[in-house]
Amino acid sequence: MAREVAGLSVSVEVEAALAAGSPVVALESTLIAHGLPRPRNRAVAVELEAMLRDRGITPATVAVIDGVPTVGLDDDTLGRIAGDPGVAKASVRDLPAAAALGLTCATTVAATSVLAARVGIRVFATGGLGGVHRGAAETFDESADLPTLAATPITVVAAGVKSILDVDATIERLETFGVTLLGWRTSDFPGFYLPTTGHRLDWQVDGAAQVAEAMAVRDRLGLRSAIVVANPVPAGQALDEAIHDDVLRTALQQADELGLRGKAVTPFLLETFHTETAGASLEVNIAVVRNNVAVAAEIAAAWASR
Ligand code: PSU
Ligand code: MN
Repeated sequence: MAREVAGLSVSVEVEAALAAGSPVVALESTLIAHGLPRPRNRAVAVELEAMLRDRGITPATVAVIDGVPTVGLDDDTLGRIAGDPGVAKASVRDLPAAAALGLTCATTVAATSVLAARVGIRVFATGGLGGVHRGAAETFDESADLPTLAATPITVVAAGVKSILDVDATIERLETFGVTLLGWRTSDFPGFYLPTTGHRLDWQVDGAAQVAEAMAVRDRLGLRSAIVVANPVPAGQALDEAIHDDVLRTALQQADELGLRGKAVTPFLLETFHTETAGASLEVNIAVVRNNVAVAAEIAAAWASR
């Protein structure tokens, strides 16, 4: 059951929660369709929604279903996103094309942020943001996540940016774009599979109330940019750093040899990590997302109780 709100299909459950001012957390679907292997991806998608419901939060998984941007999936649509290998990856620019062609697509951080913010959702959990790829000085490969977050008022919980990227350059771009960066009980910028990248964060928050306060001030000042809450994976759940560095070299080299470009790069690198580490990086990836969902739940609850 769904209704049309602001040109999107919004599930009755999500619409009711938003109308009541109760907490909602958006979840993206690219990480389900293209970041995690089938059939585990579906179990994770279901688990993330259940984690939120257990905490009294309404989950809003976002995707494009038969061309329609959709906030809040049911069993059937979630099953299609997780199960159908033909599901495309949609960033913001792909939304009009997907609509015109009636395509079913998973949404990236960028597209999810735009659609969630459009219906009034304030908090979003993902794994790691997209960013500037290594070699971007030649390829210009920079995720649309960055400019989109510059212009989208949402709070995203992420374990920093994926370590497959050029982390220095990504941090510089986040600064250029005016994206507020808050370390969740840390002053080290996390590296997705690793708890730290060795980059210092300017600002550290100690809990959800401080994030909610930052959100309120952002609103009062009329800022349009996102707040990124950087939540490191706990050391005990992280990937071994030597293995990480080794696999990263292999994965980057393979991507280069295959001449991969555009939106194929990130899914290829993540999948190569999963195969080269015999699934260890997959468990870390899932732990990363779970931890971010838990933090997003706290923030959404703090925001709703203001
Ligand atoms: N976090 C994960 N796995 C993922 C992603 C994030 O744990 O697969 C996805 C997000 O959807 C993000 C995308 O927006 O990777 C970045 O892709 P690109 O570099 O092509 O913009
Ligand atoms: Mn790219």
